[in-house]
Amino acid sequence: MRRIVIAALLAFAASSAIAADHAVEIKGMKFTPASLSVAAGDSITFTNMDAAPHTATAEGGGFDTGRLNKGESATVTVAAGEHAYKCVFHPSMRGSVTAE
Ligand SMILES: [Cu+2]
Repeated sequence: MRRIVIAALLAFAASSAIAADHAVEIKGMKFTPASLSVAAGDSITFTNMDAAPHTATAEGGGFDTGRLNKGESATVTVAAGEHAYKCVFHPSMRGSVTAE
């Protein structure tokens, strides 16, 4: 019984070390932080605080939150590379994610 508990704890520790979750807030027509460095395989949760709908859509197709209305969030997983992204509704809203 004790061995099973230890194995479960080790599995939890390993998985949390491998994939971290990061947060980007969309507020005032801006992504905050606008640039982010993560590890490949990490996830990023985008949350829209604005009344206007937004997306976080990678130019190269690496990820796309889809439309986020006020108060909504979406979590994407990021592959290795440099991902410039924008809001499809407001293309001047830009951000970038570097995953290594
Ligand atoms: Cu937008």
